Amino acid sequence: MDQARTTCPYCGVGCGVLADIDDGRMVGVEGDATHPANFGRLCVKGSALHETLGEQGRLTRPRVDGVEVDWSTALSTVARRLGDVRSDHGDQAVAGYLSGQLLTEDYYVANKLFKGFLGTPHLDTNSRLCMASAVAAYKRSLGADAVPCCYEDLEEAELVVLVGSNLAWNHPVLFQRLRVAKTRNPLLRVVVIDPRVTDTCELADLYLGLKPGSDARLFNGLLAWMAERGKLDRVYLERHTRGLDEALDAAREDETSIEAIATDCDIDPERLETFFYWFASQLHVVTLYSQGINQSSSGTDKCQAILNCHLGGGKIGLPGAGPFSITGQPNAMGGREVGGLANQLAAHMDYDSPGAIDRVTRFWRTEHLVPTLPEGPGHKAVALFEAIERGEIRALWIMATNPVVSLPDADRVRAALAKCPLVIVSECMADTDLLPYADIVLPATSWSEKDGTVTNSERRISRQRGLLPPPGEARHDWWIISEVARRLGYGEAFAYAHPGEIFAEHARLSGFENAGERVFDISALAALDRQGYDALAPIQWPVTAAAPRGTARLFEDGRFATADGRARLLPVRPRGPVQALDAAHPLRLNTGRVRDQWHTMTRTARSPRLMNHRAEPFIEIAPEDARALGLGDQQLARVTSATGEYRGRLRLSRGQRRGEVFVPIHWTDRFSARALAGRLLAAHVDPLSGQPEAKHGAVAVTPLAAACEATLVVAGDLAVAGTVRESADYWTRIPLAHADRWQLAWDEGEAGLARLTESLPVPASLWCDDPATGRWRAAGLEDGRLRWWLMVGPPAELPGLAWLDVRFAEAAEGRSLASERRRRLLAGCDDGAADSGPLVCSCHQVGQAAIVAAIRAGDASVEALGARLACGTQCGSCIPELKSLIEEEGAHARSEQKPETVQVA
Ligand SMILES: Nc1nc2c(c(=O)[nH]1)N[C@H]1C(S)=C(S)[C@@H](COP(=O)(O)OP(=O)(O)OC[C@H]3O[C@@H](n4cnc5c(=O)[nH]c(N)nc54)[C@H](O)[C@@H]3O)O[C@H]1N2
Ligand SMILES: Nc1nc2c(c(=O)[nH]1)N[C@H]1C(S)=C(S)[C@@H](COP(=O)(O)OP(=O)(O)OC[C@H]3O[C@@H](n4cnc5c(=O)[nH]c(N)nc54)[C@H](O)[C@@H]3O)O[C@H]1N2
Ligand code: SF4
Ligand SMILES: [Mo]
Repeated sequence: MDQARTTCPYCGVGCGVLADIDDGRMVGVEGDATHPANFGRLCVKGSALHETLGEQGRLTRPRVDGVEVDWSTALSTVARRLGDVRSDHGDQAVAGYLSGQLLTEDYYVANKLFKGFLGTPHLDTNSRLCMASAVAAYKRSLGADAVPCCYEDLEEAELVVLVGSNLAWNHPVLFQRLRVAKTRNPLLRVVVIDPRVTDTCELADLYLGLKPGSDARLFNGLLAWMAERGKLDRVYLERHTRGLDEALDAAREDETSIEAIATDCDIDPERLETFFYWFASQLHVVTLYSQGINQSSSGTDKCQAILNCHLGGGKIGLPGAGPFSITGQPNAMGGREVGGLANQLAAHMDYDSPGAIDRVTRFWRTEHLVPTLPEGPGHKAVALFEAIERGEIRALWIMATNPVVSLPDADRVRAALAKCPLVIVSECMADTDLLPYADIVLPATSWSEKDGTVTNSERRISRQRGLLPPPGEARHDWWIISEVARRLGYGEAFAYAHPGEIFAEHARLSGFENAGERVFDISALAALDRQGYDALAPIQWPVTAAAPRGTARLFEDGRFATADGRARLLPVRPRGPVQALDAAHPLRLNTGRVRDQWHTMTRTARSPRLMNHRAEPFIEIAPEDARALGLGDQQLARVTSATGEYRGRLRLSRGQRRGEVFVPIHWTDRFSARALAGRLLAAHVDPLSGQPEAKHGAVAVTPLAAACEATLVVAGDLAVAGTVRESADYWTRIPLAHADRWQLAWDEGEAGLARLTESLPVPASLWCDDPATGRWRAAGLEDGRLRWWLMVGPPAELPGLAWLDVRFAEAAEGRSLASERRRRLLAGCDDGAADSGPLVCSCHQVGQAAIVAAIRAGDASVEALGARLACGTQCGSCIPELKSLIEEEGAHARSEQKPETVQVA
């Protein structure tokens, strides 16, 4: 067995991974103890990586108009059709839409082809939906898209402010580092600012559950408060910044008393003042912000309001201090570096950077092309799809993203794509919501096959390595793009034999005529040979002759990347969400992520243990709001907005503010009927960054009529799947290892059930009726082997189904069901094993029921639970949940000891 170093392909933490390779397969992964992002840790998604690989479900052959073709035909067709669109409708009728999940080398080549050679500026990326606002604010204020901080700053800080970030679920390894830092330094305080109480609050010394969208008001208030209390760093401001007076004037346009700010943000004034006091009195403050700030129609200003406070207090460019925008995707940063956003040109040069167009033209040697580089920025993502809708853009090449899911107003995006004469999709997986819209499908290699670099949130470049052979005819993205370029006549500029050559060119461009004015400079890596590239150790840019070992922190000397070297404070005038609430849509919609899934689930749904933490699409709502709507926990409901509908199961949550609902972004039409968050949001964008407002929709919640609910487990049966998709009013598919579990509901129960049972592969062999409850269970056997299992009744009754998966595994091996097992099959449990309930610890597969039982038996700490059940002892992602279970049980026990409590209706 060999062990190889690579980097996790999920979140922007960018953890180093040691992969165990045996006989051409990856059999296990562990954290790389030498990697400076994670020092050996992995979260639950990272540690399940090897379970998501394999040829099954992959795209393995190119397709043109639905017909499988060889690569040569596919590439020539792409080139010919792109050429046709350009000659008939002009270069600007061609566009590309990329992703922060491409490697830097893929990204560089795509950007070079579109902007340099196809002459179209319309090349944007899904990073537009992710950190475009943070980028715009850094550039406006610091003069460059340069994240000043590094991960160590979280450990060296005295105060860490997490704003609009659910770090515990979305950057779990950083959350763990923060947990350890807090143990080592008991003075380190953590503040969480989020309308929702999330697992991240586990580490919070102070929680501000503010009104959605009111962050700019909060930070403006903080700036004014600091000024009034003499807490600004006048010397720093004088020497290194401009714009304080204008920023303060704007902040003072609203009333600056604690009470007024607290009222506008809907938080407790005492808590607010505590936060202001903590922030103002500490120098070593890191404010880490993410989508609760960026995904807003005023996201750039919200970032700026945070930057203003850091500049105002001189809390930047120091160990343990700075405004830290954390990136989401593994290579969001790499995309920004190569210039993948439509307003960028290349290597941190924009169209309007002095001399940039000429410089890049000379570097790429495109002088002879007519026209050569575009003259100005192209359409940003939302506008790009609107241009497709209008028929202006007639050819679109999409790589490594699912815009029909992730863009707001998803049905409108679908309609635009359906109209677009040429849609090319490069993708690894065979079944995504996007592929039905593609005229040409190009099978790409995936993580573990691809070879190149990614840059994480702290500017650290790491190698992802090609360790396994690609399935079928899947090819690397850079190769596909270069081959198309060659067929368009640009072969000389795209004659790459290895990603290392692309990286070297990218590194050269970063240093090309760069006399220190572009912070992104990795010219010291331009001379890496193949061996050096292969062995490249993680390193933080800038990497220059002056700083050959990289740079941990930026702006330490107080010189910023603006023309005069001074950072800008800028006036911020807080604006609320664009989408107003009204009688038809009275609830504020919030959307976001869950712990064990990655975006549209194309990869994470392949690991059954990642499917069980949150198995179904859900709707989180405050218990009081649910009661007012006549809805109960676990009931099915509908969320409706002006643009669409979402169906899911209610979770009553005390962490949810009244008047607000939260839905996850992961479920697509592949996995559920109408559970796509993107359908609920209108496409309102920030005027500067173009980032859509994905956190502040307007919706209503109503019950979903479900006269009958059922759970079906069946091994990959297409007829059943078809019937379910057509006839059930609610369905969701939960892949197990050896079968699919379907949760189903029909408004007209009898008819729906009848259609389902007709489509089952074999008739029922076992049957068990419970007239008292109206529930029944049945199973179908063929030659004694289990084919399907059905339970009709509300799923609150549903046991954990791991044991049932084992029976399907046996059936797949041709083993028939022992007779004593048949009875237990319908009893809904196996071998007398207790039902494990919903999964809490994914690593060790420990369910809630077992944990609650252990707590009742006296395990009153995370450590005790870990010792008994092993839960929480591997990746640690479930520790916040374990703690809240311990707390809940404690509260429960205490309330039971108080018989005098009287329930008042
Ligand atoms: N498990 C998992 N991890 C991931 C991902 C994943 O899909 N799954 N995706 C990765 C990607 S690409 C990204 S961009 C990151 C995103 O990471 P995060 O930004 O942490 O993710 P979200 O869950 O989208 O939103 C964060 C929080 O913003 C809060 N919020 C909503 N409105 C407001 C507001 O008005 N003000 C404030 N202060 N907060 C608000 C939400 O309640 C939510 O808890 O995660 C990365 N990590
Ligand atoms: N409502 C709402 N919408 C949101 C958000 C939100 O919080 N709320 N968050 C937004 C954010 S921050 C983000 S980042 C986006 C993410 O949204 P998307 O980018 O649309 O989601 P993914 O599922 O990550 O899509 C990546 C696709 O690329 C494929 N893929 C993986 N690796 C490769 C590769 O190497 N090559 C190729 N060619 N394909 C590959 C995967 O199989 C998958 O289909 O969603 C955005 N949309
Ligand atoms: S925190 Fe988890 S998902 Fe993010 S890079 Fe590390 S292992 Fe991967
Ligand atoms: Mo993202």
